[in-house]
Amino acid sequence: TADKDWWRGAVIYQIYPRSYQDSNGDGIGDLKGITARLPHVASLGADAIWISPFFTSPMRDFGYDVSDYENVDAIFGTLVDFDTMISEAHRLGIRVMIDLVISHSSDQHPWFVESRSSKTNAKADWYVWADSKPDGTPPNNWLSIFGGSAWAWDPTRMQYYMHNFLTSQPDMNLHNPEVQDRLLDVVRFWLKRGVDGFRLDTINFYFHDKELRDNPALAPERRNASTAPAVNPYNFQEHIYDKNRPENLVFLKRFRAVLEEFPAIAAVGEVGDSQRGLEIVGEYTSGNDKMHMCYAFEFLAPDPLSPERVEEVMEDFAAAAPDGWACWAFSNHDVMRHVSRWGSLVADHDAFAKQYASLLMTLRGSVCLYQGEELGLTEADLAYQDLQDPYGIQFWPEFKGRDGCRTPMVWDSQVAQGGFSTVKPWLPVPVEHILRAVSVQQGDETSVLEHYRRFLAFRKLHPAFAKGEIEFMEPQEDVLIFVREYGNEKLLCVFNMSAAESAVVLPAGDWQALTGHGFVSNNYGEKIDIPAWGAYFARLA
Ligand code: TEU
Ligand code: CA
Repeated sequence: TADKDWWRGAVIYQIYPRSYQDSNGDGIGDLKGITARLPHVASLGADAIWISPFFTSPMRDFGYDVSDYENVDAIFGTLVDFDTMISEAHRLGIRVMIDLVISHSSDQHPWFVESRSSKTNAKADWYVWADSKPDGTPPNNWLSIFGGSAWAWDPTRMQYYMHNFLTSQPDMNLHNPEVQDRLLDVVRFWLKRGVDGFRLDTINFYFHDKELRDNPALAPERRNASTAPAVNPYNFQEHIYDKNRPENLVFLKRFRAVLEEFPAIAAVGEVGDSQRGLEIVGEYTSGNDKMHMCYAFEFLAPDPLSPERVEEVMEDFAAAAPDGWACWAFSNHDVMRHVSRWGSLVADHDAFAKQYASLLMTLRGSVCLYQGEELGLTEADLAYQDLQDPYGIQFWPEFKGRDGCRTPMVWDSQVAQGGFSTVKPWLPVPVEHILRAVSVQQGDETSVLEHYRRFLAFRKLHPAFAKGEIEFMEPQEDVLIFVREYGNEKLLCVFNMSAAESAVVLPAGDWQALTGHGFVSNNYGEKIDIPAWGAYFARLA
Protein backbone atom coordinates (compact mmCIF):
# COMPACT_ATOMS: atom_id res chain seq x y z
CA THR A 1 0.00 0.00 0.00
CA ALA A 2 2.48 2.60 -1.19
CA ASP A 3 -0.21 4.91 -2.56
CA LYS A 4 1.02 8.10 -0.90
CA ASP A 5 -2.06 10.02 -1.96
CA TRP A 6 -4.64 7.60 -0.55
CA TRP A 7 -5.97 10.26 1.84
CA ARG A 8 -7.02 12.66 -0.92
CA GLY A 9 -10.75 12.06 -1.13
CA ALA A 10 -10.69 9.13 1.31
CA VAL A 11 -13.71 8.11 3.37
CA ILE A 12 -12.65 7.83 7.00
CA TYR A 13 -14.95 6.03 9.42
CA GLN A 14 -14.74 7.33 12.99
CA ILE A 15 -14.95 4.81 15.81
CA TYR A 16 -15.63 5.94 19.37
CA PRO A 17 -14.05 2.96 21.15
CA ARG A 18 -16.14 3.11 24.34
CA SER A 19 -19.27 2.62 22.27
CA TYR A 20 -18.43 0.33 19.34
CA GLN A 21 -18.31 -3.21 20.71
CA ASP A 22 -17.72 -4.57 24.19
CA SER A 23 -15.83 -7.89 24.04
CA ASN A 24 -15.47 -8.73 27.75
CA GLY A 25 -18.81 -7.86 29.30
CA ASP A 26 -17.90 -4.77 31.31
CA GLY A 27 -20.32 -2.48 29.43
CA ILE A 28 -17.53 -0.53 27.72
CA GLY A 29 -16.33 -1.01 24.17
CA ASP A 30 -12.72 -2.08 23.60
CA LEU A 31 -10.06 -2.82 20.98
CA LYS A 32 -10.90 -6.52 20.69
CA GLY A 33 -14.47 -5.44 20.03
CA ILE A 34 -13.32 -3.13 17.24
CA THR A 35 -11.27 -5.94 15.68
CA ALA A 36 -14.32 -8.19 15.72
CA ARG A 37 -16.38 -5.55 13.91
CA LEU A 38 -13.87 -4.56 11.23
CA PRO A 39 -15.71 -6.63 8.60
CA HIS A 40 -18.61 -4.19 9.00
CA VAL A 41 -16.28 -1.29 8.17
CA ALA A 42 -14.91 -3.20 5.20
CA SER A 43 -18.41 -3.99 3.93
CA LEU A 44 -19.26 -0.31 4.10
CA GLY A 45 -16.34 0.45 1.80
CA ALA A 46 -14.50 2.95 4.02
CA ASP A 47 -10.81 3.54 3.25
CA ALA A 48 -9.71 4.09 6.83
CA ILE A 49 -10.83 4.21 10.42
CA TRP A 50 -10.07 6.98 12.89
CA ILE A 51 -10.25 5.66 16.43
CA SER A 52 -10.93 8.19 19.19
CA PRO A 53 -8.37 7.97 22.05
CA PHE A 54 -7.72 4.58 23.66
CA PHE A 55 -4.55 5.60 25.56
CA THR A 56 -4.08 5.32 29.31
CA SER A 57 -6.36 7.92 30.84
CA PRO A 58 -8.29 8.78 34.01
CA MET A 59 -11.22 9.31 31.56
CA ARG A 60 -12.35 12.70 32.86
CA ASP A 61 -12.94 13.61 29.20
CA PHE A 62 -13.25 9.98 28.09
CA GLY A 63 -9.74 9.57 26.76
CA TYR A 64 -9.12 13.13 25.58
CA ASP A 65 -7.06 13.41 28.79
CA VAL A 66 -4.06 11.15 28.29
CA SER A 67 -1.80 10.02 31.14
CA ASP A 68 0.45 7.73 29.05
CA TYR A 69 0.79 8.39 25.33
CA GLU A 70 2.54 5.09 24.62
CA ASN A 71 0.12 2.60 26.09
CA VAL A 72 -3.45 1.36 25.83
CA ASP A 73 -5.81 1.98 28.73
CA ALA A 74 -6.61 -1.28 30.52
CA ILE A 75 -10.32 -0.70 29.94
CA PHE A 76 -9.68 -0.88 26.16
CA GLY A 77 -7.13 -3.72 26.21
CA THR A 78 -3.40 -3.98 25.63
CA LEU A 79 -0.76 -3.06 23.08
CA VAL A 80 -1.01 -6.66 21.85
CA ASP A 81 -4.73 -6.12 21.17
CA PHE A 82 -3.76 -2.96 19.31
CA ASP A 83 -1.24 -4.82 17.13
CA THR A 84 -3.84 -7.48 16.35
CA MET A 85 -6.36 -4.81 15.44
CA ILE A 86 -3.92 -3.13 13.03
CA SER A 87 -2.97 -6.33 11.27
CA GLU A 88 -6.59 -7.37 10.92
CA ALA A 89 -7.50 -3.92 9.55
CA HIS A 90 -4.66 -4.09 7.04
CA ARG A 91 -5.68 -7.60 6.01
CA LEU A 92 -9.11 -6.17 5.19
CA GLY A 93 -7.63 -3.20 3.31
CA ILE A 94 -8.55 -0.65 5.98
CA ARG A 95 -6.01 1.97 7.09
CA VAL A 96 -5.83 2.97 10.73
CA MET A 97 -5.64 6.55 12.00
CA ILE A 98 -5.32 7.26 15.69
CA ASP A 99 -6.22 10.32 17.71
CA LEU A 100 -3.30 12.42 18.93
CA VAL A 101 -4.25 14.62 21.86
CA ILE A 102 -1.08 16.61 22.49
CA SER A 103 -2.34 20.14 23.02
CA HIS A 104 -2.99 19.09 26.60
CA SER A 105 -2.40 16.00 28.71
CA SER A 106 -4.14 14.64 31.76
CA ASP A 107 -3.18 16.19 35.10
CA GLN A 108 -2.30 12.60 36.08
CA HIS A 109 0.41 12.41 33.41
CA PRO A 110 3.83 11.99 35.11
CA TRP A 111 5.05 15.01 33.10
CA PHE A 112 2.46 17.24 34.73
CA VAL A 113 2.90 15.65 38.16
CA GLU A 114 6.58 16.58 37.93
CA SER A 115 5.92 19.99 36.38
CA ARG A 116 3.61 21.05 39.19
CA SER A 117 5.95 19.83 41.94
CA SER A 118 8.16 22.96 41.93
CA LYS A 119 9.27 25.92 39.82
CA THR A 120 12.70 24.41 39.30
CA ASN A 121 12.15 20.77 38.30
CA ALA A 122 13.30 19.47 34.91
CA LYS A 123 9.77 19.75 33.45
CA ALA A 124 8.88 23.05 35.14
CA ASP A 125 8.35 24.66 31.73
CA TRP A 126 6.52 21.76 30.03
CA TYR A 127 3.10 23.26 30.78
CA VAL A 128 1.80 26.83 30.69
CA TRP A 129 2.44 28.36 34.12
CA ALA A 130 2.01 31.99 35.17
CA ASP A 131 1.89 34.11 38.30
CA SER A 132 -1.37 35.62 39.45
CA LYS A 133 -2.09 39.29 39.07
CA PRO A 134 -1.14 41.31 42.20
CA ASP A 135 -4.71 40.92 43.50
CA GLY A 136 -4.51 37.12 43.22
CA THR A 137 -6.73 36.80 40.15
CA PRO A 138 -5.72 34.80 37.04
CA PRO A 139 -3.04 36.22 34.71
CA ASN A 140 -5.51 37.23 31.97
CA ASN A 141 -9.06 36.87 30.62
CA TRP A 142 -8.66 33.58 28.75
CA LEU A 143 -11.57 31.18 29.16
CA SER A 144 -12.05 27.43 29.17
CA ILE A 145 -14.46 26.01 26.57
CA PHE A 146 -15.91 23.82 29.30
CA GLY A 147 -16.69 26.86 31.50
CA GLY A 148 -14.91 29.43 33.70
CA SER A 149 -11.38 30.82 33.54
CA ALA A 150 -8.73 29.00 31.51
CA TRP A 151 -6.48 29.24 34.59
CA ALA A 152 -6.42 26.94 37.60
CA TRP A 153 -4.49 27.68 40.79
CA ASP A 154 -1.86 25.24 41.98
CA PRO A 155 -1.19 25.59 45.70
CA THR A 156 2.22 23.87 45.56
CA ARG A 157 3.78 25.99 42.84
CA MET A 158 1.72 28.98 43.95
CA GLN A 159 1.03 29.69 40.29
CA TYR A 160 -1.75 29.28 37.78
CA TYR A 161 -1.65 26.72 34.96
CA MET A 162 -3.60 27.06 31.75
CA HIS A 163 -6.30 24.65 30.52
CA ASN A 164 -8.48 25.20 27.42
CA PHE A 165 -10.81 22.41 28.49
CA LEU A 166 -11.16 20.77 31.95
CA THR A 167 -8.88 21.71 34.86
CA SER A 168 -7.73 18.09 34.60
CA GLN A 169 -6.47 18.83 31.04
CA PRO A 170 -3.46 21.15 31.56
CA ASP A 171 -2.17 22.77 28.38
CA MET A 172 1.28 21.60 27.25
CA ASN A 173 3.83 24.29 26.44
CA LEU A 174 4.79 23.64 22.84
CA HIS A 175 7.00 26.72 22.82
CA ASN A 176 9.48 24.49 24.64
CA PRO A 177 11.54 22.55 22.02
CA GLU A 178 12.04 19.67 24.46
CA VAL A 179 8.27 19.20 24.64
CA GLN A 180 8.04 19.21 20.85
CA ASP A 181 10.81 16.60 20.59
CA ARG A 182 9.19 14.32 23.12
CA LEU A 183 5.78 14.57 21.42
CA LEU A 184 7.30 13.82 18.03
CA ASP A 185 8.79 10.69 19.61
CA VAL A 186 5.26 9.68 20.56
CA VAL A 187 4.33 10.10 16.90
CA ARG A 188 7.23 7.83 15.86
CA PHE A 189 6.26 5.27 18.51
CA TRP A 190 2.87 4.72 16.84
CA LEU A 191 4.20 4.96 13.29
CA LYS A 192 6.60 2.13 14.10
CA ARG A 193 3.63 0.13 15.36
CA GLY A 194 2.08 0.43 11.90
CA VAL A 195 -0.51 3.19 12.06
CA ASP A 196 -1.33 4.90 8.76
CA GLY A 197 -2.04 8.31 10.16
CA PHE A 198 -3.39 10.57 12.84
CA ARG A 199 -6.31 12.76 13.69
CA LEU A 200 -4.88 15.73 15.58
CA ASP A 201 -7.10 16.93 18.37
CA THR A 202 -7.52 20.70 18.81
CA ILE A 203 -4.66 21.38 16.41
CA ASN A 204 -5.12 25.15 16.47
CA PHE A 205 -4.74 25.25 20.29
CA TYR A 206 -1.09 24.09 20.32
CA PHE A 207 0.45 27.52 20.95
CA HIS A 208 -0.50 30.48 23.12
CA ASP A 209 0.75 34.06 23.17
CA LYS A 210 3.89 34.10 25.34
CA GLU A 211 3.05 37.63 26.52
CA LEU A 212 -0.32 36.33 27.73
CA ARG A 213 -2.24 39.26 26.26
CA ASP A 214 -5.99 39.48 26.96
CA ASN A 215 -8.30 38.31 24.17
CA PRO A 216 -10.44 41.20 22.87
CA ALA A 217 -14.21 40.99 23.26
CA LEU A 218 -15.93 39.81 20.11
CA ALA A 219 -18.14 42.48 18.55
CA PRO A 220 -21.77 41.24 18.77
CA GLU A 221 -22.25 41.54 15.00
CA ARG A 222 -19.33 39.17 14.48
CA ARG A 223 -20.77 36.48 16.73
CA ASN A 224 -21.73 33.38 14.85
CA ALA A 225 -24.70 31.97 16.71
CA SER A 226 -24.80 28.92 14.47
CA THR A 227 -21.31 27.61 15.20
CA ALA A 228 -20.95 29.17 18.65
CA PRO A 229 -23.94 28.90 20.98
CA ALA A 230 -24.51 31.99 23.13
CA VAL A 231 -24.90 29.84 26.25
CA ASN A 232 -21.10 29.66 26.49
CA PRO A 233 -19.22 32.92 27.34
CA TYR A 234 -16.19 31.45 25.54
CA ASN A 235 -17.96 32.46 22.35
CA PHE A 236 -17.95 36.16 23.31
CA GLN A 237 -14.18 36.53 22.84
CA GLU A 238 -12.00 36.83 19.81
CA HIS A 239 -9.51 33.99 20.22
CA ILE A 240 -6.40 35.57 18.83
CA TYR A 241 -4.03 35.08 21.79
CA ASP A 242 -5.01 31.80 23.46
CA LYS A 243 -4.96 29.84 20.16
CA ASN A 244 -4.46 30.18 16.36
CA ARG A 245 -0.87 31.42 16.85
CA PRO A 246 1.56 31.77 13.92
CA GLU A 247 4.19 29.54 15.62
CA ASN A 248 1.95 26.59 14.88
CA LEU A 249 2.75 26.62 11.16
CA VAL A 250 6.42 26.04 11.97
CA PHE A 251 5.64 23.16 14.31
CA LEU A 252 3.24 21.55 11.82
CA LYS A 253 6.05 21.46 9.26
CA ARG A 254 8.25 19.67 11.81
CA PHE A 255 5.41 17.27 12.48
CA ARG A 256 4.94 16.61 8.77
CA ALA A 257 8.65 15.89 8.34
CA VAL A 258 8.31 13.07 10.89
CA LEU A 259 5.38 11.61 8.95
CA GLU A 260 7.53 11.70 5.81
CA GLU A 261 10.05 9.38 7.51
CA PHE A 262 7.45 6.65 6.94
CA PRO A 263 5.62 5.64 3.75
CA ALA A 264 2.08 6.82 2.90
CA ILE A 265 1.07 8.47 6.16
CA ALA A 266 -1.72 11.04 6.43
CA ALA A 267 -2.96 13.42 9.09
CA VAL A 268 -6.26 15.22 9.58
CA GLY A 269 -6.40 18.15 11.98
CA GLU A 270 -9.38 19.28 14.00
CA VAL A 271 -9.78 23.05 13.81
CA GLY A 272 -12.10 24.36 16.50
CA ASP A 273 -12.81 27.99 15.70
CA SER A 274 -16.21 29.51 15.19
CA GLN A 275 -15.03 32.60 13.31
CA ARG A 276 -12.08 31.69 11.10
CA GLY A 277 -12.40 27.91 10.83
CA LEU A 278 -12.18 27.54 7.05
CA GLU A 279 -9.38 30.08 6.77
CA ILE A 280 -7.34 28.17 9.33
CA VAL A 281 -8.00 24.88 7.54
CA GLY A 282 -6.61 26.61 4.47
CA GLU A 283 -3.49 27.84 6.28
CA TYR A 284 -2.73 24.42 7.73
CA THR A 285 -3.28 22.42 4.55
CA SER A 286 -2.01 24.61 1.73
CA GLY A 287 1.41 23.76 0.33
CA ASN A 288 0.98 20.08 1.30
CA ASP A 289 3.85 20.46 3.77
CA LYS A 290 1.87 20.69 7.02
CA MET A 291 -1.42 18.89 7.49
CA HIS A 292 -2.76 16.73 4.67
CA MET A 293 -6.29 17.80 5.54
CA CYS A 294 -8.29 19.43 8.33
CA TYR A 295 -11.90 19.83 9.33
CA ALA A 296 -13.63 22.83 10.82
CA PHE A 297 -17.15 22.95 12.27
CA GLU A 298 -19.14 24.54 9.40
CA PHE A 299 -21.07 21.35 8.57
CA LEU A 300 -21.16 20.29 12.23
CA ALA A 301 -23.17 23.38 13.15
CA PRO A 302 -26.83 23.54 14.24
CA ASP A 303 -27.96 25.53 11.16
CA PRO A 304 -29.87 23.38 8.67
CA LEU A 305 -28.09 23.11 5.34
CA SER A 306 -29.83 25.12 2.66
CA PRO A 307 -28.54 24.89 -0.93
CA GLU A 308 -27.12 28.41 -0.41
CA ARG A 309 -25.26 27.35 2.74
CA VAL A 310 -23.63 24.35 1.05
CA GLU A 311 -22.45 26.58 -1.77
CA GLU A 312 -21.23 29.27 0.63
CA VAL A 313 -19.12 26.84 2.69
CA MET A 314 -17.59 25.11 -0.33
CA GLU A 315 -16.82 28.41 -2.05
CA ASP A 316 -15.49 30.11 1.08
CA PHE A 317 -13.10 27.23 1.55
CA ALA A 318 -11.96 27.23 -2.08
CA ALA A 319 -11.36 30.98 -1.84
CA ALA A 320 -9.48 30.68 1.47
CA ALA A 321 -7.21 27.91 0.19
CA PRO A 322 -7.11 27.12 -3.52
CA ASP A 323 -4.57 24.35 -2.89
CA GLY A 324 -5.78 23.31 0.56
CA TRP A 325 -7.69 20.14 1.34
CA ALA A 326 -10.74 19.84 3.58
CA CYS A 327 -12.25 16.84 5.25
CA TRP A 328 -16.02 17.19 5.59
CA ALA A 329 -18.20 15.60 8.24
CA PHE A 330 -21.83 16.02 9.23
CA SER A 331 -21.54 14.16 12.54
CA ASN A 332 -18.92 13.22 15.12
CA HIS A 333 -18.56 12.47 18.83
CA ASP A 334 -18.82 16.18 19.75
CA VAL A 335 -22.08 17.25 18.13
CA MET A 336 -25.72 16.21 17.88
CA ARG A 337 -26.23 13.54 15.20
CA HIS A 338 -27.10 15.38 11.99
CA VAL A 339 -30.42 13.66 11.28
CA SER A 340 -31.66 15.08 14.58
CA ARG A 341 -29.75 18.35 14.34
CA TRP A 342 -31.10 19.26 10.92
CA GLY A 343 -34.02 16.90 10.45
CA SER A 344 -35.87 16.77 13.76
CA LEU A 345 -39.09 17.89 12.08
CA VAL A 346 -38.76 15.76 8.97
CA ALA A 347 -41.40 13.04 8.60
CA ASP A 348 -39.48 10.83 6.19
CA HIS A 349 -36.45 10.11 8.33
CA ASP A 350 -34.88 7.56 5.99
CA ALA A 351 -35.21 9.73 2.89
CA PHE A 352 -33.58 12.58 4.80
CA ALA A 353 -30.69 10.43 6.05
CA LYS A 354 -30.09 9.11 2.52
CA GLN A 355 -30.16 12.57 0.99
CA TYR A 356 -27.40 13.79 3.29
CA ALA A 357 -25.41 10.62 2.75
CA SER A 358 -25.35 11.10 -1.00
CA LEU A 359 -24.57 14.80 -0.63
CA LEU A 360 -21.58 14.06 1.61
CA MET A 361 -20.33 11.37 -0.76
CA THR A 362 -20.37 13.73 -3.73
CA LEU A 363 -18.49 16.67 -2.18
CA ARG A 364 -14.95 17.63 -3.13
CA GLY A 365 -12.57 16.73 -0.31
CA SER A 366 -12.15 13.86 2.09
CA VAL A 367 -14.94 12.69 4.35
CA CYS A 368 -15.37 11.48 7.91
CA LEU A 369 -18.35 9.32 8.78
CA TYR A 370 -19.25 8.77 12.41
CA GLN A 371 -20.22 5.31 13.65
CA GLY A 372 -23.98 4.80 13.53
CA GLU A 373 -24.44 7.49 10.90
CA GLU A 374 -24.61 4.68 8.34
CA LEU A 375 -27.69 3.40 10.20
CA GLY A 376 -29.40 6.80 10.25
CA LEU A 377 -29.22 6.87 14.06
CA THR A 378 -30.89 9.79 15.84
CA GLU A 379 -29.50 11.72 18.79
CA ALA A 380 -30.33 9.81 21.97
CA ASP A 381 -32.54 11.75 24.35
CA LEU A 382 -30.90 11.09 27.71
CA ALA A 383 -32.00 11.96 31.21
CA TYR A 384 -29.75 14.08 33.41
CA GLN A 385 -28.96 11.00 35.57
CA ASP A 386 -27.57 9.22 32.50
CA LEU A 387 -25.09 11.97 31.62
CA GLN A 388 -21.38 11.17 31.62
CA ASP A 389 -19.98 14.12 29.66
CA PRO A 390 -18.59 16.85 31.95
CA TYR A 391 -19.42 19.49 29.28
CA GLY A 392 -23.10 18.50 29.35
CA ILE A 393 -23.21 18.33 33.13
CA GLN A 394 -21.76 21.88 33.24
CA PHE A 395 -24.23 23.52 30.83
CA TRP A 396 -27.40 21.40 31.32
CA PRO A 397 -30.18 21.96 30.33
CA GLU A 398 -29.40 24.78 27.84
CA PHE A 399 -26.76 22.53 26.29
CA LYS A 400 -27.17 18.83 26.85
CA GLY A 401 -23.61 17.81 26.13
CA ARG A 402 -22.22 15.13 23.90
CA ASP A 403 -23.58 11.88 25.34
CA GLY A 404 -26.56 11.80 22.96
CA CYS A 405 -24.27 10.95 20.04
CA ARG A 406 -22.03 8.61 22.04
CA THR A 407 -24.50 5.86 22.92
CA PRO A 408 -23.53 2.31 21.88
CA MET A 409 -23.53 1.06 18.31
CA VAL A 410 -26.45 -1.28 17.56
CA TRP A 411 -25.61 -4.53 15.82
CA ASP A 412 -28.36 -7.03 16.41
CA SER A 413 -32.02 -6.34 17.14
CA GLN A 414 -32.56 -9.85 18.52
CA VAL A 415 -30.26 -9.69 21.53
CA ALA A 416 -30.06 -7.49 24.62
CA GLN A 417 -28.30 -4.13 24.32
CA GLY A 418 -28.41 -4.40 20.52
CA GLY A 419 -25.49 -6.82 20.65
CA PHE A 420 -23.13 -4.16 22.00
CA SER A 421 -22.61 -5.77 25.39
CA THR A 422 -23.94 -8.54 27.60
CA VAL A 423 -24.40 -6.11 30.50
CA LYS A 424 -25.83 -2.62 31.02
CA PRO A 425 -23.55 -0.33 28.98
CA TRP A 426 -21.91 2.89 30.17
CA LEU A 427 -24.58 4.84 28.28
CA PRO A 428 -28.04 3.39 27.56
CA VAL A 429 -29.01 1.94 24.17
CA PRO A 430 -32.14 3.85 23.03
CA VAL A 431 -35.02 1.52 22.08
CA GLU A 432 -35.56 3.35 18.80
CA HIS A 433 -31.96 2.58 17.86
CA ILE A 434 -32.57 -1.16 18.18
CA LEU A 435 -35.02 -0.90 15.26
CA ARG A 436 -32.14 0.44 13.17
CA ALA A 437 -29.58 -2.22 14.09
CA VAL A 438 -27.24 -3.53 11.40
CA SER A 439 -29.07 -6.90 11.44
CA VAL A 440 -32.34 -5.15 10.51
CA GLN A 441 -30.95 -3.09 7.63
CA GLN A 442 -28.45 -5.54 6.19
CA GLY A 443 -29.63 -6.85 2.84
CA ASP A 444 -32.68 -4.55 2.72
CA GLU A 445 -32.04 -2.54 -0.44
CA THR A 446 -34.29 0.27 0.82
CA SER A 447 -32.36 0.73 4.06
CA VAL A 448 -30.10 3.64 5.01
CA LEU A 449 -27.20 1.23 5.52
CA GLU A 450 -27.42 -0.23 2.01
CA HIS A 451 -27.73 3.31 0.67
CA TYR A 452 -24.45 4.29 2.37
CA ARG A 453 -22.75 1.23 0.91
CA ARG A 454 -24.00 2.07 -2.58
CA PHE A 455 -22.91 5.68 -2.35
CA LEU A 456 -19.46 4.90 -0.99
CA ALA A 457 -19.03 2.64 -4.01
CA PHE A 458 -20.46 5.31 -6.33
CA ARG A 459 -17.94 7.84 -4.98
CA LYS A 460 -15.09 5.44 -5.58
CA LEU A 461 -16.25 4.68 -9.11
CA HIS A 462 -16.24 8.36 -10.12
CA PRO A 463 -13.12 10.23 -8.91
CA ALA A 464 -14.78 13.49 -9.99
CA PHE A 465 -16.75 13.43 -6.73
CA ALA A 466 -13.76 13.39 -4.41
CA LYS A 467 -11.32 15.35 -6.56
CA GLY A 468 -13.06 17.21 -9.34
CA GLU A 469 -13.81 20.88 -9.75
CA ILE A 470 -17.16 21.92 -8.35
CA GLU A 471 -19.41 24.42 -10.06
CA PHE A 472 -22.67 25.53 -8.47
CA MET A 473 -25.77 26.35 -10.52
CA GLU A 474 -28.45 28.74 -9.33
CA PRO A 475 -30.57 26.76 -6.81
CA GLN A 476 -34.16 26.13 -7.97
CA GLU A 477 -36.51 26.46 -5.00
CA ASP A 478 -34.79 24.24 -2.42
CA VAL A 479 -32.94 22.18 -4.97
CA LEU A 480 -29.16 22.21 -4.85
CA ILE A 481 -27.49 21.69 -8.22
CA PHE A 482 -23.80 21.37 -8.94
CA VAL A 483 -21.57 19.98 -11.64
CA ARG A 484 -18.36 18.07 -10.92
CA GLU A 485 -15.59 17.76 -13.45
CA TYR A 486 -12.43 15.67 -13.50
CA GLY A 487 -10.48 14.48 -16.54
CA ASN A 488 -12.99 13.59 -19.24
CA GLU A 489 -15.86 13.19 -16.88
CA LYS A 490 -18.54 15.74 -16.12
CA LEU A 491 -21.19 14.82 -13.54
CA LEU A 492 -24.43 16.53 -12.64
CA CYS A 493 -25.69 16.33 -9.03
CA VAL A 494 -29.19 17.43 -8.05
CA PHE A 495 -30.52 17.32 -4.48
CA ASN A 496 -34.00 18.29 -3.37
CA MET A 497 -33.31 19.62 0.11
CA SER A 498 -36.92 20.06 1.09
CA ALA A 499 -40.05 18.14 2.01
CA ALA A 500 -41.88 19.23 -1.17
CA GLU A 501 -41.63 17.82 -4.68
CA SER A 502 -39.92 20.15 -7.12
CA ALA A 503 -39.71 20.44 -10.90
CA VAL A 504 -36.16 21.18 -11.95
CA VAL A 505 -34.79 22.39 -15.25
CA LEU A 506 -31.44 20.74 -15.89
CA PRO A 507 -28.53 22.70 -17.33
CA ALA A 508 -28.15 22.34 -21.10
CA GLY A 509 -26.36 19.22 -22.30
CA ASP A 510 -26.86 15.57 -23.10
CA TRP A 511 -27.14 14.30 -19.52
CA GLN A 512 -27.39 10.55 -19.15
CA ALA A 513 -28.83 9.28 -15.90
CA LEU A 514 -26.45 7.40 -13.61
CA THR A 515 -28.59 6.92 -10.56
CA GLY A 516 -30.99 8.65 -8.27
CA HIS A 517 -33.06 7.98 -5.25
CA GLY A 518 -36.46 8.79 -3.89
CA PHE A 519 -38.11 8.01 -7.23
CA VAL A 520 -38.23 5.45 -9.98
CA SER A 521 -38.20 6.62 -13.56
CA ASN A 522 -36.06 6.26 -16.62
CA ASN A 523 -37.74 9.04 -18.47
CA TYR A 524 -35.28 11.86 -17.80
CA GLY A 525 -35.51 14.85 -20.09
CA GLU A 526 -34.28 18.38 -19.60
CA LYS A 527 -36.84 18.78 -16.86
CA ILE A 528 -37.24 16.35 -14.00
CA ASP A 529 -39.69 16.09 -11.13
CA ILE A 530 -37.71 15.45 -8.06
CA PRO A 531 -39.53 14.27 -4.94
CA ALA A 532 -38.97 15.39 -1.34
CA TRP A 533 -35.38 14.63 -0.28
CA GLY A 534 -34.73 12.96 -3.63
CA ALA A 535 -31.52 13.17 -5.59
CA TYR A 536 -30.45 12.63 -9.17
CA PHE A 537 -27.04 12.05 -10.76
CA ALA A 538 -26.17 12.14 -14.44
CA ARG A 539 -23.12 12.20 -16.65
CA LEU A 540 -22.48 14.33 -19.72
CA ALA A 541 -22.40 12.07 -22.76
O1 TEU B 1 -12.73 18.94 20.67
C1 TEU B 1 -12.30 20.27 20.62
C2 TEU B 1 -13.36 21.24 20.52
O2 TEU B 1 -13.20 22.30 19.94
C3 TEU B 1 -14.62 20.91 21.25
O3 TEU B 1 -14.68 21.71 22.37
C4 TEU B 1 -15.80 21.13 20.44
O4 TEU B 1 -15.91 22.50 20.13
C5 TEU B 1 -16.99 20.74 21.25
O5 TEU B 1 -16.82 19.43 21.74
C6 TEU B 1 -18.21 20.80 20.39
O6 TEU B 1 -19.33 20.46 21.13
C7 TEU B 1 -11.77 17.97 20.92
C8 TEU B 1 -12.41 16.61 21.05
O7 TEU B 1 -13.03 16.27 19.84
C9 TEU B 1 -13.36 16.63 22.21
O8 TEU B 1 -14.05 15.42 22.34
C10 TEU B 1 -12.54 16.90 23.45
O9 TEU B 1 -13.38 17.02 24.57
C11 TEU B 1 -11.72 18.17 23.30
O10 TEU B 1 -11.01 18.23 22.09
C12 TEU B 1 -10.67 18.25 24.39
O11 TEU B 1 -9.66 17.34 24.14
CA1 CA C 1 -15.09 -4.00 27.41
